Amino acid sequence: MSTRIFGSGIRRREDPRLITGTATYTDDLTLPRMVHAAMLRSPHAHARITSIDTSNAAAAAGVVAVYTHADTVGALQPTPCAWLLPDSDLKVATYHGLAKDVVRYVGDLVAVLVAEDRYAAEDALELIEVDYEPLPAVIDPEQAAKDGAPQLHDEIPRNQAFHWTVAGGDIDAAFEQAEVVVSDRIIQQRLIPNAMETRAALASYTTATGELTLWNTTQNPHIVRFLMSGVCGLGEDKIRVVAPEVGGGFGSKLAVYPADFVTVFCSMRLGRPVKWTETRSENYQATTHGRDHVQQVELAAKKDGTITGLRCTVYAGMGAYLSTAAPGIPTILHGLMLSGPYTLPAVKEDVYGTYTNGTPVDAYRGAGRPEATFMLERMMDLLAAELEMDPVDVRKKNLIPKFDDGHEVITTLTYDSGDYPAALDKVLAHADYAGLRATQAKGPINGTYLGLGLANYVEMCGLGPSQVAGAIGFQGGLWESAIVRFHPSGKVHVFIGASPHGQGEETTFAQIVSSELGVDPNDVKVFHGDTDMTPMGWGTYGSRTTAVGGAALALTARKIRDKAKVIAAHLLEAAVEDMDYEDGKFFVKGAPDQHKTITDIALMANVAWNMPEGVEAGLEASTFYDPPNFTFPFGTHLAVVEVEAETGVVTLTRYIALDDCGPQINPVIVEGQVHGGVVQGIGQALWEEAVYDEGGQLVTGSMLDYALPRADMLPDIEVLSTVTPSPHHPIGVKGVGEAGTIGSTVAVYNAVLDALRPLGVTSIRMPLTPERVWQAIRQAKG
Ligand code: MCN
Repeated sequence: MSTRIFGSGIRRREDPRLITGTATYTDDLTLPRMVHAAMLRSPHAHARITSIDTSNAAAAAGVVAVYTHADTVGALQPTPCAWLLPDSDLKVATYHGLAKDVVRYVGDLVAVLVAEDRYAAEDALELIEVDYEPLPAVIDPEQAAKDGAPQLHDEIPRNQAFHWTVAGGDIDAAFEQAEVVVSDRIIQQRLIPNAMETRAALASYTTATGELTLWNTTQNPHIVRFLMSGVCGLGEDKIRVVAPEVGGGFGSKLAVYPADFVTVFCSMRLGRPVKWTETRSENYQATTHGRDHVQQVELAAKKDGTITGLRCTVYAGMGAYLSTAAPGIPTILHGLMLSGPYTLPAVKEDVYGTYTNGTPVDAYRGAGRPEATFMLERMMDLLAAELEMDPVDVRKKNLIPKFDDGHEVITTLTYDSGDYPAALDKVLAHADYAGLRATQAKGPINGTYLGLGLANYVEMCGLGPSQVAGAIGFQGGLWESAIVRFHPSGKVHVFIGASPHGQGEETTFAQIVSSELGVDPNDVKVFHGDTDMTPMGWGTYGSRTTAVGGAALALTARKIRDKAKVIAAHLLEAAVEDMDYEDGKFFVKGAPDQHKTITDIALMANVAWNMPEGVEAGLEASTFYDPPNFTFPFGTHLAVVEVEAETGVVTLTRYIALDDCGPQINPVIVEGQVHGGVVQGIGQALWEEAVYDEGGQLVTGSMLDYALPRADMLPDIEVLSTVTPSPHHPIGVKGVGEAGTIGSTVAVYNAVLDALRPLGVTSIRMPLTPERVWQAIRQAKG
């Protein structure tokens, strides 16, 4: 394979249209006869609907229709949950498109109104009269599990959606024989994903043909089509789902949503195109949130720092209903990662998924893995403090040594490859860790304390294989597909089943084809996000697009190369075995001057004037690739902070991120992905939280109240890497889309707590706002 294009930081071809405002998002689309939907959402966290009167609204100027639950009976099936976790006593509450009788979170859909324009729709929405009888609400996932807590669903006692466990080794013996035990109670607060584009749907149903086209802000149009067919009762063959430009998702556009189904329902009823675009307030209330764990964690170890066991109980808030992938996140994606990059002889985790009166929770960048890494890495620092060891030494004592073809951990996963000690050492050397510790040892300067926070992580991504998906209850496959098509002039079209929405695969996938076949990357166009145009695929999430879809593409390009070699041999009157290939040129071994380029062959294959006997015309191939295992990227992050004891203000002065995602197709894109991921992780540590009041009202209901990170709050992120190829991936790559998020929250948290160690502070609830830090210092002082 050529290394010229692979590994080169060429500019993202997506960017010109994105930064010049010429990209087309769902809300930009307009169709003839199009009408607009607005959604009436519950203002209560929990209430019984005693009556709904839509008559005034229906009579208002410009209003075309108003629908409530009763109208949808028989036409709209409940919103499905697609991760049916086995061995967990999973109880899926019915999630109606429009609420029936009871609303269970602020933002729950109550009615939809369709009008000739958006303004008329929003105005008339206020004329729908709903009488509610408020009910007690519960937001905290642990409280929700207690006897006497408000009950969300009659048929689901103690609000328990599931109870899942992971166990390995003799955990009781580990704790009975422990020389030292450290523990903590950690709150992984709820987060709001905040994609730049809110969600939107434009549904166009043609009554005469029974066909539906849905433009949708989704990370997985094929999954939407599949589930839409069940919910709306249309054949999959009659549905086309298009994800036009999608302005980020960060996991939140993985789920399928009631509002999308309801928009389709309206279009089917009216026989007209219906557009719905979420407002930012709706987005905060009704697009899925992330995290929301209460974690009780204990670590057993020997006095020399060797870990002997990890035991934890987690209450994971699910919100009012189980969103599409929600049950798998605090379990499979979290519990199975508890060994991290360490040798852990015993582990036991109980995860209780509980229904609460919050917005449904689902994937949010990292999805389960940051929460697992946090527990482990926090315990590492607490253990180091207890044993008066340096946090680096405790980690080194337990790190799995370098391996390059499989390593099984106690949670039953087999990591593909890793060199965790090398990652740690590189970060320590780059940062001058010893120097920083020496500075710290001199003590605070003017009441400002220096703190260093480390996080080693390994994550599972490249979600697949499908056999595993079946075993863990994921109601879909996890393979990916690609088609490569050469046109007569040598230009190439690539069609992929995955659906990037900001990650840059239009660029990197062209680089893969270019590297494999020697064509100019500018001659390769990558199509995605349209179920009528692209082959089936399971979507972009879990940092799987390159690990799975990229593999499908590389293998497809190799099929093309094999066919091209046969044609070249025929044209050069040589035997196929005598042919060689390099950088897009096919030649007889030893005679590189006499060659055929891939462009020559594309022309011949397409005109087919002189083809070898038995070889079909055309130069096109496809692959459905089901990986043999996940890929396991890893890394080490180090945060350096200064904490002002008088005010509690935390300043992040340095951030070093080393992420190993195998060979990098495009280092500039990788760096961008790491930057984005790191900032999301830092946001959780320091600023972000979805806050509900006791009655279940979302207090942080707008961007004014929800503290998103801004560039001026951040230092330059120092991005490093090591390169450890995945042994089972055709081009060795692992995912990187979430990598930055996995370790960054706990790295920053550890740094702040490291700074506060001399003051006796050992635990603070995130986010580490000045007020919380200041309070913790005061309390520690007594
Ligand atoms: N890449 C590379 N070399 C590698 C690995 C990856 O050059 N060794 C490139 C890829 O080809 C791709 C990018 O890095 O251009 C990210 O690829 P990958 O790790 O395959 O991740 P996905 O494309 O599957 O993206 C999903 C991931 C997730 S799960 C979240 S959440 C997230 C993220 O990507 N959401 C994002 N990054 C995001 N970036 C943007 N702009 N917007 C989002 O919503």
